[in-house]
Amino acid sequence: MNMTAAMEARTNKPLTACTDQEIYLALLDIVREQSAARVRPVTGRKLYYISAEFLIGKLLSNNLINLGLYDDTRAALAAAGKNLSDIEEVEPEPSLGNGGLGRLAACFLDSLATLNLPGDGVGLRYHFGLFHQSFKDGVQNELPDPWLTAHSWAEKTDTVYPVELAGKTYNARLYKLAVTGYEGRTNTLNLFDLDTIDESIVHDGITFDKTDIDKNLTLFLYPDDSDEAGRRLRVYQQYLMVSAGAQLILAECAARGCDYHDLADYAAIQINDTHPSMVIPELIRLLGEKGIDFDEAVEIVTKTCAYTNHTILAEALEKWPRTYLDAVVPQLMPIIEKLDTLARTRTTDESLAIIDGDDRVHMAHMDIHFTHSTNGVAYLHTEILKNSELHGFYQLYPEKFNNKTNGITFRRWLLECDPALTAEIEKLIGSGFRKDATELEKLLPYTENVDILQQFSAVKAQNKRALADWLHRTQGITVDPDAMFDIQSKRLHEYKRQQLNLLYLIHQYHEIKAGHLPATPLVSIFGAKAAPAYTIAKDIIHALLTLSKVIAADPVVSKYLQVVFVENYNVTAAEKLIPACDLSEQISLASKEASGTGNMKFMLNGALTLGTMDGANVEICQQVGDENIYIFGQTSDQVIHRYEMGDYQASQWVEGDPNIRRAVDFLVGPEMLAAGHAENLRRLHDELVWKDWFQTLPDFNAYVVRKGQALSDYACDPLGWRKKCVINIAKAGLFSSDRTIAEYNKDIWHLGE
Ligand code: NBG
Repeated sequence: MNMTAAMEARTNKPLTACTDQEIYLALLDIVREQSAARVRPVTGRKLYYISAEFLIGKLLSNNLINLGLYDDTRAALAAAGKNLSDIEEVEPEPSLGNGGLGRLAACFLDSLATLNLPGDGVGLRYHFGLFHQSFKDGVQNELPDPWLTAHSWAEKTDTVYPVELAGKTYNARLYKLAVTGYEGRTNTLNLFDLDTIDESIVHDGITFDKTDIDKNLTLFLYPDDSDEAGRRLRVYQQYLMVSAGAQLILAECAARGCDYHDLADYAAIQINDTHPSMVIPELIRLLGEKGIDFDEAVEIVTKTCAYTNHTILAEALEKWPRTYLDAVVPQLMPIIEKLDTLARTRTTDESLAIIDGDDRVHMAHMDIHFTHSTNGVAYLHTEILKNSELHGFYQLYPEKFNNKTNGITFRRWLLECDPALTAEIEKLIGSGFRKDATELEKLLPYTENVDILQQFSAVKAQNKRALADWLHRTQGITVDPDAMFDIQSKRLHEYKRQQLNLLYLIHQYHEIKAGHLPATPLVSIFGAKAAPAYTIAKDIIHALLTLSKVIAADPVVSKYLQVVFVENYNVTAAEKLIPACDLSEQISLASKEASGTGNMKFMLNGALTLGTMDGANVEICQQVGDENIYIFGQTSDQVIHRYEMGDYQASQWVEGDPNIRRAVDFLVGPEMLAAGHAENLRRLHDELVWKDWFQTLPDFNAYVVRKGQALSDYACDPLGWRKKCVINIAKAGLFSSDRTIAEYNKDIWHLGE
């Protein structure tokens, strides 16, 4: 396509005379038109992936790549003296997700469309997303994250479904967002919203009246649930999503000839964590309205639905008090009770019941009993589900359990975010890896070639300079691109152990002051949002920001160490950080990170992993071999054992180890107190000394040693380091979401065309 002509046909003036905004709108229009041309009729089974989050990121460049228009567009713009990256800045990033679970959903949509499989997303159209993070006085500040402009990718439709919440009917309006695969078909992300939402009720940051459902229902993702009104609001949201979603599914299937008895031949529904679990009783209810009796409806729904578990932490195994469900979705409670009774006929094990003795409804239990598949998201995670967390269920339904190791789409996480690396790879092995990621292994023979390794080093250096420029431009932070870039970017959570990295940095501060200089200067970069009500997570952010100030003020230490906390970490920031990373921090407490997907992105972009044997790190280690990854710390068996013994005492580790003591005490020492807030620092200090629920201290020394090794390898043997990086890139093929989706399809969905 002649992109200049196509754009100018829309702007009605030469590109040279257009603003970035005008060009953006022209491209939006072209992409829409081209995407629409790739919609295909559906035959056979179609997937509906229901998820509270879709962290899709900006769409312009990704869509241009997938439509094959990217290079032509760049060239056309360049000829007019314009830059595609400036146009990208006009686009607001959709605020529809939070972390790995939501980004996974987005990668899956890309792969489904790329593999030409019919698969749509179903979710909510949040107006303000999770929140927009800024730092004020060393503290996380939360504001709405508006992204819905007059020209949004999600298009309003005339389709409206009635949804009954607490006895009152609300109208869920459908918005459709086109998802086009790489040289593939166009599927849809279906997002529901209410016309009555009132953005003006939000004040003082992200505060709003939680009871005013008409006005607030889709304002935020994961609204604060520290009080009852907030928890109920989450149930309201979930029901809006699944009821409207179920009506859409039934309507689409009926339009294709389904008589509801054969629903499972037309639809596969994937329940992404427990947020959409109510789709089970809701479908049974709706099928009842179509004249299908309870027993048959249960059978149909079980055949149609499958469940993915994304964590063993309690937060995702939602249990709603029956009183909430009675109040919010009274129409579902009789069905949930019948399901509970039916489940009890299959097992006498009370712990597997849906409604427990305290009248709480276990959403995950309902999922496992009444879907045909339960999967974990990495080998280790699935084993832990089978052998401990969900062991009783595994004994009851061994055939339902399966593993689907997560993946990432290489279109966004290589082609789009790292064009220089992509070009380097293509020069060597051609472009087959774009559709078959395992072809990256063809890079392996080049890992002995010094010239080529140097080329890869040059790409990394270029990306580091680009990140340095971006940090300077957007956050006013200056970093030295010649230092080693060490990055930990992910949700802020104690199990992910940003606090372990914090203690390491304090340790290094002391070591440098004592004249023990590191092998290389280090820039330690963090990106993370803490849930607004998660106090300790916010204290960890505060401690890192405070430490950053303390180090920057020290003329000696600051030559070797810098701590950077990137504001408002999101997909856009990730796309800048990941290509520039040397060392990828994946340091969760073994057994706690279900998979991780950032670990895969960093590896693919030529960073080495410093990590525990947790989640998909285990499989990364298997792929690259011990010598190409830095593993440390307790194993998951050791961790689980320690929890079982119940005798872990953090204070003993503090008392027994002078380095740990020095690092922990520094949190409340004079330097930190002078630069930060005593309340936050003391609380974090006490948490580490008296609780340390995620066993940071037992892994501290191993972490310090292993990280020291990485620093010295990087500094002393740059070619050896680069070779390891290229091996990591070459071995990343397994972690393509195309592979993951092909496995889901083969084992669970069996989709048509
Ligand atoms: C997250 C896990 C990650 C995993 C993603 C995607 C939730 C509840 N879970 O380890 O913590 O990679 O899901 O599966 O967000």
